[in-house]
Amino acid sequence: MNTKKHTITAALPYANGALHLGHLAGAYLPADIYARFLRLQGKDVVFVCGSDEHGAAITIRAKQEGRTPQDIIDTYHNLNKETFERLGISFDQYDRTSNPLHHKTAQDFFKKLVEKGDEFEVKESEQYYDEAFDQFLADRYIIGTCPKCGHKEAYGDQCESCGTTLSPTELIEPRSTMSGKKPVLRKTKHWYFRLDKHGEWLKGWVNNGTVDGKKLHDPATWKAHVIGQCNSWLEKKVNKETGEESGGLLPRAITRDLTWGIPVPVEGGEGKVLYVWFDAPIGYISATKQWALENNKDWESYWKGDDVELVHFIGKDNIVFHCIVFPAMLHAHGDYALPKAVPANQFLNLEGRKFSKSKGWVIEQHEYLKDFEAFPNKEDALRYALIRTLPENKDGDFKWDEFVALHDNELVANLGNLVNRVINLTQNYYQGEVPAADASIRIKDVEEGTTTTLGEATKVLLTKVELLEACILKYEFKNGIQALMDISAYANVLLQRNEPWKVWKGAPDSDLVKGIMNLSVQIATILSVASQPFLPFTSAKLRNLLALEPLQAGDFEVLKEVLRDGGDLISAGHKINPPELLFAKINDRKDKSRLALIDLQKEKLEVLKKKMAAAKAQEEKEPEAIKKACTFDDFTKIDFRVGTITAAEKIKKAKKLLKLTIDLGFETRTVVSGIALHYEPEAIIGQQVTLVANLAPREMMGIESQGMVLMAENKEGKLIFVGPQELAINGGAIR
Ligand code: B3M
Ligand code: ZN
Repeated sequence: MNTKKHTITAALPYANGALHLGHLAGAYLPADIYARFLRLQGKDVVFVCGSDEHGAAITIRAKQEGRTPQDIIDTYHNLNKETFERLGISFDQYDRTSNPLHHKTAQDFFKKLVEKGDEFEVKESEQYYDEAFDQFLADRYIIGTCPKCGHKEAYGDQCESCGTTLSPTELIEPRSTMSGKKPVLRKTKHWYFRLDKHGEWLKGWVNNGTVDGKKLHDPATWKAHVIGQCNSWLEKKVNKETGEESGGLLPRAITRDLTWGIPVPVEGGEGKVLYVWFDAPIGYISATKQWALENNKDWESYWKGDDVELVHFIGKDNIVFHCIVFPAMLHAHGDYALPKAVPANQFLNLEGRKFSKSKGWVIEQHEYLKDFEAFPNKEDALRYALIRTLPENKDGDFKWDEFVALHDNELVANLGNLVNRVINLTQNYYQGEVPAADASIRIKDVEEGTTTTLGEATKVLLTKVELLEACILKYEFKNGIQALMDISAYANVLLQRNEPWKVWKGAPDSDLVKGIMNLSVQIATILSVASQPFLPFTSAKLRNLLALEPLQAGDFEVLKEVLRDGGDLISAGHKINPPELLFAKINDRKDKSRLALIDLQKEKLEVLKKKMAAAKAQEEKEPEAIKKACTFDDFTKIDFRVGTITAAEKIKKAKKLLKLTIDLGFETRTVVSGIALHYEPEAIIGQQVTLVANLAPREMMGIESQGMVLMAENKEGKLIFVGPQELAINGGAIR
C-alpha cells in the first residue's frame, strides 16, 4: 500500500495588503495545480497556506493608516482568503499565524532548540534605538541611503531599488521611520541561530540530495536558479589579494525587541519576540495541525518520517529561507523531514515592468475579479493566461493583448471549439447518446494520407496523458498545459480530417461517423479530467455538459487504466446534456462588452505610464541654481496680491495659453497664463492665486496681460497654483 504523505505549502502572504497577479503566478497557482493533480492521482495530500501576521510589515502598515495591527490583519486575512477561494486555489487549510496553536507551536520549536544547547548563541550587540519613541528599531523601521546604489529610501534589511540585502548599520544617514530622527546604537541581547554549524550538510543536501549518506532528493529535479542562489549563500568567498574569507553562513539573530509577534518563551526573553522569519515557516506545521484537528488526521505523519514528501512553492525572493534557514531549523530540531523540492519561480512583470504597488503598476487579484465581474470565464481565463506565462525559469511578462490572444486563439479556438463540435454533433446525429463503436474501426489519421484505428488512437492518447503527468510531476506546468492543449488539438485535427458532417449527410448510419464521434466524446472526457488541475471551472462545466459525475480523488489513475485497457471512459448509450457554449470570445464581433473591459485596463496602464515617465524625468532633472542675491529693497518692489479667477478661456492658436480674468476686489485684471496644457478653463474658476500685480503690462497674442500668476511644479511635472492655504481677501497684499 502506498503510505506516502504529500505536504504541499505555498508561501504565507503578509496580511498587510492585497495580492497581485505576480504573487498568483509566483507561488499559488503552481502549488494549486500540483495539489489538485496529486489528489486526482489519489495521493494523500495536505495543501496548506495562511496569513503571515507578524513582523514589521504589519505594524508599519497599521501606523501608516492609523489603524491597529489587529484591524489590518483581520482585513487582509479575510480578503486574501476569500480571493484565493474565488480563483479556485484549493487550500485544505488557510490558517493564520495569530492562531494560538501557532504561537504555541513556534514557542515549543524555539524551546526545543534552546534545550539542544548549541543551536543558539545568546549575544549582546549594538542595535539602532529610537530615543524619541523609546524603542529598538526593527530593520524595516530604519531607512537611509543605500550604500550600493544611492537610493535614498532603502530599508534596513533591503534596498528595494537595487535588491541588495542590507543590514541597518550599512545604511548611510540612517533615520527612524517612527520619529524621523537619527537613531542611536544601544546594546541589546538576542538569540542567534547557529546557521554556521549547518553549512556543510546543507551544501551536500542542496547539491547532491544526500544527508548522512541518505539520498533524500534528486538534485536534477531542482531548478538551476534555486541551486545557484543557495550556493551563493553557502559558499565562502576568498579575496584573492588578501586571502580573507567572507560569506558563508553566519549565526543569525532570530529574536527582536518588539511587542508585535510571538513572545520569546524563555528567561531573559521578556520584551522580545521571535523574528517573523523564524515563526512564519513553522506556520506550515501549525496549519497542518489545525487541519488535522478539524479533519481527524494525524498531523505528524505529514511532517515526520521517510514517507513524507514536502514541497514548498514560493517566489525567488524567499529561496534562502526555504532552502537554507527553515531546513536548518527542521534538521536542528530533529524528527522532521526536509523538503523534497522547492520549485521557486522567478518574477512576473506587467507589460514589461516590475509590479509596483506604490506606483499603482499592479493588477490585484480581487480588483481583477471585480473589474471582470461581467466576464463569465474570468477565473480560468486568468489561470490560463498566467499558466502560459509562468515565470518558471526566467521572469515572465503579463500583457493584456496576450491575455486576449491566449483566451480567444487557444482556449476558445482549440478547447472551446472542440467541445462545441462534440456536444452539438452528438446531439444532432444521435440525440445526445454516445454512439457505440468498435476499436477496430478505421479512421483517417493526423498525417495526410494515413489511417489509424480507434484502438491505436487510444494508445496515442495514453502517451499524451502520460506526458502531461510527467510535466506536472517535474513542476513544469507550462509544458503541462501545452500537453493538455495538444490533446484537444489532436481531436480537432482528427475531426477535420474525417469530416463526419460530410459523411453523415449521405450515410447517417456510417461506422466512420460513429467511430470518430465516439472517439471525440472519449477525448472530451479525457479533457474533463486532465484539465482540472489547471482549469477547474472549465473542467466542472465540461463534466456537466457530458453529464458525468464531479471528479473524485484518484480519477486520473482510473483514466490511465481505462486507456491502457482500451476500454470506454464514457459508455455507448450514455446521454450527454444539451449544448451550451463553454466559453465566449473576448474579442467578439457582435458583443464588444468584454473587449471594452480589456481596453479599460489598457487605458489605466497608459495613464500610469505617462505619470511614471513624468515623475522619473522630474527626479532626474538637475536642480535649478539659485539666482544671484537681490537686496531687500529689490524684493519689496514686487507687489504680490491675492486674486480669484472668475473667468478663463482658451486662446485661439495658442495651445499653451489661457486668458484669465482675476478679481482683485478693488479691480479686475486680464492675465495671459501658460497653463492651458495643465488645466481645463472651467476647472479653475474660483481658484485663488498669487498675482504679481505691478508687473508692467505686456501684449501676448493680441491681449494685454496685466500681471503674472505664480505657479509651482509637482512630481509629475504638472503646474500647480501657489496661493493662500485658506480663503484670503481678494486684493490682499502678500508679504
Ligand atoms: N510572508 C514573505 C512574503 O510574503 C513572507 C513569506 C513567508 S513564507 C513562510 O513574500
Ligand atoms: Zn540600492
